[in-house]
Amino acid sequence: MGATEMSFEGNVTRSTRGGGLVVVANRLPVRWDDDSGQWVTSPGGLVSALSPVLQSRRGVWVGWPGVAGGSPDAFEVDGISQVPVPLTESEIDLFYEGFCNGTVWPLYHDAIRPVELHRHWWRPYVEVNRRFAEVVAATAEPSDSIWVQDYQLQLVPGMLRSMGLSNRIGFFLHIPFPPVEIFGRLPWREEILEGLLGADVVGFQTHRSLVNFGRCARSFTAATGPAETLSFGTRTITTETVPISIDSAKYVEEASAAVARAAATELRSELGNPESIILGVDRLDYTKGIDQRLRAFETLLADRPDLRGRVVMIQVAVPSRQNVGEYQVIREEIERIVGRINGAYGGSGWVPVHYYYRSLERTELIAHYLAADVMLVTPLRDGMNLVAKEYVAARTDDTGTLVLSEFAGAAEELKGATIVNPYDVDELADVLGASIDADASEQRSAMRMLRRRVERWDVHRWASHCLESIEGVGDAVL
Ligand code: GDG
Repeated sequence: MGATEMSFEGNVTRSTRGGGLVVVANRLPVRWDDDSGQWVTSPGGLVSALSPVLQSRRGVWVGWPGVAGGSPDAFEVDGISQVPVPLTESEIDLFYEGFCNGTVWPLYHDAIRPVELHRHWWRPYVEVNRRFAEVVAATAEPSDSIWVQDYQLQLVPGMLRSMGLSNRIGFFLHIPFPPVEIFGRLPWREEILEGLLGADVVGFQTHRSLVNFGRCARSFTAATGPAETLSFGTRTITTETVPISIDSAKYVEEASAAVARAAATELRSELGNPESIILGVDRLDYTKGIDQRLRAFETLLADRPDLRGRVVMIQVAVPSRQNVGEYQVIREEIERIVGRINGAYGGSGWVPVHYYYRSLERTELIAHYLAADVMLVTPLRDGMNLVAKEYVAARTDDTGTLVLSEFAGAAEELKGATIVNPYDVDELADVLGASIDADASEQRSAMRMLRRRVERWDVHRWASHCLESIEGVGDAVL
C-alpha cells in the first residue's frame, strides 16, 4: 500500500451540503497528486457511475483519503464533497492489511488461503468502522440516503442504527458472500451479520451470495424469513442480486477509435505477429488463478508441439497488497512458472509468456484487449470480474473468445462465454487449444450475445437500480 505520513495544509475548500445521498467507501474517489499539488479524481467504474448522481444531488462521499495520518476538513473536487476519515499507519496495518485482507478476503473467497483470526485485528476493524459511522452520522441529514460499500465497512449500517439514525441505508458487497460452512468459522460472525442487517437493502453480485447470506443470517442471528426479505427485530431487510458492470459505452467508444486499433496492430507486430495472442489481466491476487492459468498454458505447449512458436501469452499482473505475506508467496510462484515455461520452450526470437508486473495505461489496456484472440479470466473465486466485461465491450467486431471461470460472479450473467473449472488444469489446456483453433463464425455469435448483455446492463443501470432500491422505488433487474 506504500502509505506515507502526510500532513494536509491549504488546498482545502469547505463544501456546503445539500442533501440526498451519502456514499461511504473505504477510499475516497480522489488522490493527492504531488506533481500538480491538488486532489485528482481516481478513474474507475464506480466513480464514473456515481459522479453524475452525486453532482446533481450535491451528494457527499465519505472515505479514507489514501495517506496515513491527519486528514483535511471536507473539501470539494469536481462538484463532489469529499469527507475524509483519517487512518493511522497502525490501523492500515491491523484493520486494512490485517482484518480486511488477512481475515475477510480469504474467508469470503472460499478460504482458498489460510484465514487468519486475531482479536488484535478485529478490535481495530470495530474501531475504524465506528469512526466511519461517526463521520457519517455527523454528515448525513435526516432525509439523506446512505449507501455503504464493501467488506471493509460491514459494521457501519448496524452502528448507524445504534446511533439512532433512521435514514434509508443500503449496503453493496463487491466480493462473494461465502457459504454458511465457511462463514461460520468466524468468531465475530454474529457482529458482522448484525452490522449488515442494519441496512434496509443489501445488494450482492450473485444469487449464490444472496442465498448464502440468508442462510447465515438465519443460522447465527435472530433473523427470520426468506433470504430476499429478512425480518430482524422490528425491521425488514431486502436483499437483491445486482451484478456490477462497466461504463460500456465508454469502452466501445475508446475501442473503436483508430488510434486504439493502430496500437493493437503495433502490439501484435512487436510480438512477432503470432497466430494467436492469449491474454490475462489481473491484480496480482491468489484468488485470480494466474498460476493455474499459466500451468494450463504450459500443459498446452507440452501436449501440442504444433503451437510452439505460433502462440503468445501475455499476463499483466498489477501489484497489489504487497505487504500481505500470501501476496508475496503467490508472486514468487507465478514468476517461477513464467521462468520455467520460457526456459523450457522459448528460443530463436519466440518468447511464450510475456509477463508484466505493473499496471498498463488505459489506452495500452484497451490495445491489449483488441489484440487478444483469447481472453483468460479464470479466477478461483471472484465477486464479479470486470475485466471479463471490459474485454467483451472492447470487441466491437464481435471476434475473440472469452474463457471464463465458473467461479467468477460474471459467469452467472455471461452464459455465452466458454465456461471452465479453473482447478482442472488439463481441461483448461484443452479449452485453450480449442479456442485457438475455433471457427470464427461460432466466435462471432457468442461474442455478439455477450456484447448485447454488457452494453444493456452497464454501470449506470447498476447504480440507478441500486439507488432506486435503497430509496424504495426500485423495479426489476434486467
Ligand atoms: C473487486 C472484486 C469485482 C486491471 N489491470 C489494469 C487495470 N485494471 C482494472 C481493470 C478493472 C479493474 O482493474 C479490476 O476489476 P476486477 O473486477 O477484475 O477485480 P478486483 O480489483 O478484484 O475488484 C471483483 C470488483 O471489485 C467490482 O465490484 O468485480 O470481483 O474482487 O476495471 O480494467 N486498469 C489499468 N491498467 C491495468 O494494467 N488501467
